[in-house]
Amino acid sequence: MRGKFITFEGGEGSGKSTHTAALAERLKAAGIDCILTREPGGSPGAEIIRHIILSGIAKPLGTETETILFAAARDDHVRVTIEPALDAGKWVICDRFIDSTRVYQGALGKVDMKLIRSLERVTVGPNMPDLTFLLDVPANIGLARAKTRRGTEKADRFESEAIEFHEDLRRAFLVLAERETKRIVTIDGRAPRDVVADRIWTAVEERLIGTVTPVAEAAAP
Ligand code: Z5A
Repeated sequence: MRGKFITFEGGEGSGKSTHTAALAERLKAAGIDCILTREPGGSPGAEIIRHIILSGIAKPLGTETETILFAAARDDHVRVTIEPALDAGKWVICDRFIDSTRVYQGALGKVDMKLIRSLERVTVGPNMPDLTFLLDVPANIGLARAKTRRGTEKADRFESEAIEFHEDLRRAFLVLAERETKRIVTIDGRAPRDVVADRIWTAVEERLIGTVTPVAEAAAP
């Protein structure tokens, strides 16, 4: 049976890395084989493109070019990492995916949604997420968390945008979630870590676990 595909979205410091890792642990404990991956990146080719985008050297080329670079990274990531894992029956948990492009490049970067949707069709094809978590936190909280975690490291291409950009980003993610309530579950990321993790797990159990037999159970005599 094909694996399930779960993505996490949200602004900077909203807790995506924390909760992708926590969910992977819980799935493994429940006997479900899964892999953890991220965008941009997640395959050797896509990690090279990640470095180019996040260093900011592609910014002068414009938002369309950045969008095409994200799509090139996604194409490699889907073909090399995501699709083979799903086909092998593994669950895939991904830190950011198509909704980040729709929001960062589409809603905020003003790139034509027709281009974004066309690139999505080519790169993602039938590998759409089964479930997406939007971790929602006010921009000032997310940025403060990201800054504390980063320490003395330089802010990347997107972290260095103004606070208004991050507030618009939050609103755009919420609009997207309202439009796709079947796929996207919004979680209040301000809650304590354990509470957020429990809410995520409850949604996964309700929406996905009931539909599969854990690997360990299936293998039992
Ligand atoms: N991007 C794009 O524009 N278009 C696209 O299509 C894609 C991406 C795919 C990737 O950055 C950048 O690429 C991203 C969008 C753009 N913009 N930026 N910057 P990234 O992968 O390097 O970074 P990120 O995705 O923004 O994630 P992040 O800043 O690393 O944050 P996070 O993963 O959401 O949060 P975290 O690391 O789990 O948590 C941050 C800190 O908060 C950490 O110290 C935690 O311990 C703490 N934390 C977590 N949860 C809690 C709670 N509940 N309470 C208190 N503290 C907490």
